[in-house]
This record gives sequence, C-alpha cells and structure tokens, in this order.
Amino acid sequence: MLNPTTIKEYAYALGFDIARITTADALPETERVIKERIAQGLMDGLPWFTAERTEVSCHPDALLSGAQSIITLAMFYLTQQPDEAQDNVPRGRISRYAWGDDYHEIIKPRLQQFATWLREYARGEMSNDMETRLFVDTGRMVDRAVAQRAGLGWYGKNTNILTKGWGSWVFLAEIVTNLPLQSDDAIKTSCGSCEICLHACPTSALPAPYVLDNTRCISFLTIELRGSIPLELRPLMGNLIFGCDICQEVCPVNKVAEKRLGLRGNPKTQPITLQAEGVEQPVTTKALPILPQKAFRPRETVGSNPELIPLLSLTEEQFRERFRHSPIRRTKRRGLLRNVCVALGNCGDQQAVPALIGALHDHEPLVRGHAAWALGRINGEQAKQALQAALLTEEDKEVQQEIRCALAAVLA
Ligand code: B12
Repeated sequence: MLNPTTIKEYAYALGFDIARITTADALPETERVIKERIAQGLMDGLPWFTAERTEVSCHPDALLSGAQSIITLAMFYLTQQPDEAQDNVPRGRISRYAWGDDYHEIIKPRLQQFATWLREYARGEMSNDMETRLFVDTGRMVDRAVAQRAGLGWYGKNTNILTKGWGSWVFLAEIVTNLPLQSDDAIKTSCGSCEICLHACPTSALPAPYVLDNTRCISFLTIELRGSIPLELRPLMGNLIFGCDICQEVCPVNKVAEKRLGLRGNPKTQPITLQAEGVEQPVTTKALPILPQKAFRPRETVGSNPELIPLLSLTEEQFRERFRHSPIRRTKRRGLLRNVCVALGNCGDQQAVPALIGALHDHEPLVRGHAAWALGRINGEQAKQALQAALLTEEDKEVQQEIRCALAAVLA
C-alpha cells in the first residue's frame, strides 16, 4: 500500500492546510438526511440540488467506477481584512471567502497537479490504471460529509465543518481515486451545548442544530437567488451584499482560530501561514516537484466593505472588469445591484436617494423593483415624488407592484 504520510506531505507542500483520507464507501446516512431536507423544502431555490443528484453524490463509485479512497483536503481562507474604512458613507459587507479570487480557480490547478503527481507516485503499485476525479464545491460530491468521515473536522451546528486550527474558515476539496489507501478515523469533537450560531442568524435560517433552511439563508438570497428577494426577509439582511458569515463569525471555535492567527486583538498583524497546534505540520519534500500556484489573497478592487452608492452606477462592462476573478461574478450585475439596493434601504441614509432614483430607471427590472423598495424604506419627499413619477412610465408588472408597495410605505 502507498504511504499515506507521503501523500499528505505532498498535499501540504501544494498549499493545502489539512489532508485526510477516507474510504470510498457509500454514505447512506448522508443520503437519507439530504433527501429528507429536500422533501421538507429546505433546499428549495436550488433546482439542481435534487434527490437524483444525491444518489450519485453519496455513492463515490457512481462518480468513479472502482473508487476505493477519497483524499479530503482543506485550505484556510482566514486572511487579514482589507482596511475597513471608517467614514460616513453607506457601505456593504462581502463575506470573507469572496475577498479574494474565486477559490475554484485557486484550488482546481492544485488538485490537477496533485493528481499528476499521484499517478507518478502510484506507478508500479497498481495493476490497472490509476484513476482520479477531482472535486471542489461544484461537483456532485458531499464535501462536508466526506471531510467529517475522514476526520478533517467535525460538523458545527451551523452545518459547516469546523477544523482544529482554522475553525470553519476553510474551503473543502477532494480527490476520489481507485487507489487503496489507509484511511483516517473521524474525530470525536462536537459543539457540545453551544448554540450561539443558531440564535445569531438574523433570518432564522438555522431552525435547529445541523439544519439549514436554504430559502432563508442570506448566502442563498444574495448569491444563488436569481429573482426578487422575499419582502419579509429584506429588512433582516442588513448591509450584506454577497454571502453571509454571521453564523461563522459568532462561533467560539472560529474566534479562537482568528486570535491564534493574529486576526483578532491586533488588526494590523499580518496573517501568518504557520500551522496551528494540534494540526499536522506541513513538510515540503524537496524531491516532490511543486509548480507555483496562485494564493488566496484579498483583492483591493473587491474589498470587504465597499461603498454602496457607486456600485449602483456600474455598467455591465465595469462589473465584469471589477469582479473578473471574483466569486461575485456569480450574481451577475443585476443580482449585485439588487443586493446593493436592499443594503441601502436598510442603511436608511438620505445620501442614497439620488442614486436609487437613478436605479429606478435601470435597464434591469430586478434592479428597478429593489430600488423602489429601498426608496420606500428610506422615505422622504424626494423619494415619494420619484416613485410616483416612475409609476406613470413603468411597464413591468412586477416592478409596478414593487413601486405601489413602496408608495404605500411612504404614504403610511
Ligand atoms: C448547496 C450549498 C450551499 C447552499 C445551501 C447550504 C446547505 N443547506 O447545505 C447555500 C448557498 C445557502 C450555501 C451557503 C454557504 N456555503 Co455552501 N455549499 C453548498 C454545497 C454545494 C452543497 C452542500 C450540501 O450538500 N447541502 C445539503 C445539506 C443537507 O448537507 P449538510 O449541510 O452537509 O447536512 C449535513 C448535516 O446536517 C449533517 N447532520 C444532520 N444531522 C446531524 C446531527 C449531528 C449530531 C451531526 C454531527 C451532523 C448532522 O448531516 C447532513 C448530511 O451530511 C457545498 C459544496 C459541496 N459540493 O458539498 C458548499 C459548501 C458547503 N459551502 C461552503 C461555504 C463556505 C458556504 C458559506 C459559508 C458561504 C458564505 N460565506 O456565504 C455559506 C454557509 C451557510 C451555512 N451555514 O451552511 C463550504 C463549506 C466549508 C466548510 N467549512 O464547511 C462548502 C463545502 C464549499 C467548499 N467546497 O468549500 N452553500
């Protein structure tokens, strides 16, 4: 059998922070739970997340014929926050994973390099060809369930995998292979009686431990939802414009990780890449070739709390340029501007009124509708007049309805 330590050393040398191995056995309990969640409507809004998908994702041999092992990997993204401006302009909040480049772009090339190396390393060990399949987030794989089984971390009550050293601030990835490898044991840690995350969620998207209601999760509402944000949830979203970290930020395990890495208590300390106590130390073996890879770093053009008003005047081209490598591309311009309108409505700042009046005439109905909502919430004579005028020319039925609701709020 191949030496699992050598495989893990290569993972660390490639820049992964945790590497563990589990079998490619099916995950019947995971399949049962996921199907139950789907049946309860808790995954509504994600049309691709079906029971049929689960029949593949929970059966690694359906992903790779003859699969025997899964190498589970984590890369932490607990970086220094780009300078948070203290001024009087309305600002939004972007979730931590989106401060830097899209993690799929950062992790995929490393997985490919890993697979190439593994093929070389396994040469002679296998009578048949060695096969691999690589996963990071988007594939039909249950990233968290296999990470838990491999002992990479444990399930937090907010449903994220918590790790020793980096808390839940890690991306997960896997290599499924037909190589037989010695597997690791799951770890016994749990959240104990702590339920801070459940109570912190502003939209009550965590109705019980280990249960997430996708339809209420701000991450879903700001990233995945293509249409209008439900009216009753908008006031609860604060200034979050892309993703949400609240259930992670309040987590005591995460706070310890942030402190350990110098990100709490002394905000000017540079983030460090040292491995935390209790976590396997990375060993860079010179004999193993490592190609340079792009690192996860916050990008200034994206920031973590951008000014909201200028975002409303982004053209399609400027949006593409500013968020070229960012996960924020996923919302498209119209999704981001929709979120910006909601955040501005929640800030309630009169400074935003002229820009929102401009957005009432955006070419996207989605943006016009949410701009109307924001104006209704900010209120004032200027907002009222603009809404009344827009109602005379607006042709889209849904937007007309948004304007009427906003006017009702203004006139109430
Ligand atoms: C769909 C999805 C979403 C959806 C839906 C979330 C959801 N309900 O799962 C939305 C868009 C909302 C979302 C949001 C986020 N996501 Co997401 N998402 C996924 C995706 C693609 C599938 C997740 C899935 O299978 N969900 C189905 C549910 C039912 O599975 P589950 O939550 O694991 O459920 C298990 C537990 O409930 C457990 N369980 C049940 N009962 C009990 C009882 C006990 C005692 C225990 C211990 C366990 C337990 O068993 C269930 C089945 O395994 C994965 C990538 C992947 N391919 O796996 C990323 C992934 C889960 N997301 C990730 C991230 C980073 C996020 C966000 C933090 C992004 C952000 N900042 O906005 C938020 C976090 C929200 C949250 N609290 O979970 C990371 C999580 C990394 C980590 N450390 O865990 C992943 C793994 C992507 C990656 N490769 O890094 N996500």
